[in-house]
Amino acid sequence: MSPTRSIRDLRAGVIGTGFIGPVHVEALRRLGVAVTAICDVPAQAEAAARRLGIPRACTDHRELLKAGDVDVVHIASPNRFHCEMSLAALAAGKHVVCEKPLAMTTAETARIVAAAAASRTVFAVNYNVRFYAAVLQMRRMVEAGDLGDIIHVNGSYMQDWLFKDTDYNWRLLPGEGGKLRAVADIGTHWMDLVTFVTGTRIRSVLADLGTCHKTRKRPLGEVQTFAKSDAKMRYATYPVKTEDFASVLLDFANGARGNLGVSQVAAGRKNCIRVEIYGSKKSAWWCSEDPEMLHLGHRDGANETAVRATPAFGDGAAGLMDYPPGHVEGFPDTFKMNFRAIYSAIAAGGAKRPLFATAKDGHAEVAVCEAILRSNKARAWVKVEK
Ligand code: SOE
Repeated sequence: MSPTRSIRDLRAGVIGTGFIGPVHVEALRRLGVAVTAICDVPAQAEAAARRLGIPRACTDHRELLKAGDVDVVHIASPNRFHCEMSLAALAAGKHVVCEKPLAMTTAETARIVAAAAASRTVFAVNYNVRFYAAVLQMRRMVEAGDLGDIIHVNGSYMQDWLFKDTDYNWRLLPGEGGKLRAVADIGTHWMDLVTFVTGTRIRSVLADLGTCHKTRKRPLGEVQTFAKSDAKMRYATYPVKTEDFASVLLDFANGARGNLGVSQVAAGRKNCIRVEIYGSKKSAWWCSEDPEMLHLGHRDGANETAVRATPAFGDGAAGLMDYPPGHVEGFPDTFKMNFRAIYSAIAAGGAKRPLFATAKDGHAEVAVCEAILRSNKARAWVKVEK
């Protein structure tokens, strides 16, 4: 009998050493997965490998893809590279975990979906917000009919790291990040979360996009996501073509309605995703700034607050929580749990109904982004094209 493959037998290579690549590395190590290679531009790769204690530094993703000791490739590079790197990784027979949004356009994401379907490997998109315990529990409740029919969904994703006109990151450049910025970067997290919890896709949208800084100042030199600005920095002015904030009305395939607010210029909101799901029996709401608490709302009885990992919370996140109640599981833990689900699927030779986001889910989010762009331009409701 051959021994069962464990996730600890799998080895990872991570492309991208900015803000999120090292988050992947840390989560993988917490799971006991060895990170054998890292890849970035020459100015970053060696230093990152030393800092993170990774044996091999590559300066070209094709070099990393040739490595025999890399089973799973994590793509945490700027969005414009996602398509090329995903296709190359699949062609090399690797399992892939790609950062969101999956790619720049649906023309690209459709190619990835086709290549992933034709491959024998697992392809996942890193919509990590699915793996907050409260999100998994809300999903379980909707599935069990506890909330009744979903009437409408309300929420937002708010950040302030691009509040000042001197705040800079590659995401501000359409050539690097795509034509949508705040919506593609964080709005898609919210839309994926709601689709995941309610089990229904977004069918049409009415969107209004806004840019408060029509021009911004770019520091001379590279700056990472969430990096602090420096008083001595020198800047060059450039025009801004992407949105700082957005309001989107949503119509879901099951007839539910929703509204989403997104902003990267919301002073004081560091990284706040909030969702409220209103059903015909009761409501459920949750916010990432208080991740341990799942709120349930009743028309007549008293509202309830269930604390994660207590019996009142339910077992929707069973097997995807490691700490007892009161020992907060938050952002880094969602990466760990997402990767646990992905690597378990790889070790098992696939998953029938994965909890993690697939290439098809990543494609669906980019299709909604394109509809949002069209709606904002037309100032009208538009259908999401599949
Ligand atoms: C920047 O907005 C960012 O790093 C996103 O790209 C991530 O997806 C989100 O988790 C945190 O903020």
